[in-house]
Amino acid sequence: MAINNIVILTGAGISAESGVATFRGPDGLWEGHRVEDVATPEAFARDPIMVQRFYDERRAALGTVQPNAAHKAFGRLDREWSGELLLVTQNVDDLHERGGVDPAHGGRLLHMHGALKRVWCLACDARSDWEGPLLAQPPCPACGASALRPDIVWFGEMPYHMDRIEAALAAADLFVSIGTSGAVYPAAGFVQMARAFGARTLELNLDVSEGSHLFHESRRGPAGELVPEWVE
Ligand code: BJW
Repeated sequence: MAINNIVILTGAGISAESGVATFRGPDGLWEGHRVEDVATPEAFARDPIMVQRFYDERRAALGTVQPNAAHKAFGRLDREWSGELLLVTQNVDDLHERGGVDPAHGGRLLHMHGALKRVWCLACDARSDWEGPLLAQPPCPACGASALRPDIVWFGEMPYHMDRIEAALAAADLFVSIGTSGAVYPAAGFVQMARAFGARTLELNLDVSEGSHLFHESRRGPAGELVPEWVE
């Protein structure tokens, strides 16, 4: 079958070789906390300082990491692929953008779990770009209130762009999943949705994931090797 329409899903594993910690690996804990205990609206209500600190540290750490060969391979794919392409990332880092995927290029890059460099004002609902720490409760650039939270999708909240993602999965000829454990929904269900609509499905992951058995083909190895090989 000729491939014209590709949907790619990426997770923390694609940024691991850049030095960004994954969530469920051996280094997956932050100061002894599981992500499930920090990344929730309840945790933010209970202990906003701890949650802001978690995201402030990760936002600051973005300045110390660089896109790796996998991010750059997707930058090339974005420039050279003339068919339909949607890159959906669960990651909140900006390494796909810095690896050369143009967010303005037909809207081919979607951050379904939000972005570290974005904030959401709970007073006026505005979303804004953001660089520095949030812990000091700086004012919202739009309304001036001190009610900013990271623009991150926490457990129990609706991931972003679901209508667009589901439409793309329904039209996909090929669905490729890279560096994700398949532990978190709805992203973990994309493979079944794509398959149900007739797409070929491929997984590129370091380890066997919770969803490996759901793919037509599953390749094992580091994303920095597997992704450039697949893109070429
Ligand atoms: C490499 C590598 C290398 C390493 N090369 N590979 C019970 C059953 C089913 C669902 C639920 C349930 N109870 C609750 C739910 C729903 C819940 C959920 O899924 N919970 C699970 C824990 C069970 N989901 C939600 O609440 C979501 N919202 C929702 O469902 O809304 C309702 C809805 C209804 C209908 C339609 C749509 C929605 C929201 C989920 C929000 C997730 N947020 C987080 C944190 C925020 C971002 C942040 O702080 O950074 O997002 S959690 C965290 O996990 C983060 C990630 O994006 C996400 C996925 O993790 P990922 O990327 O897979 O990382 P890891 O570490 O798990 O895996 C890394 C993989 O890479 C491993 O496999 C390694 O082997 C591999 N690897 N090095 C290649 N070099």
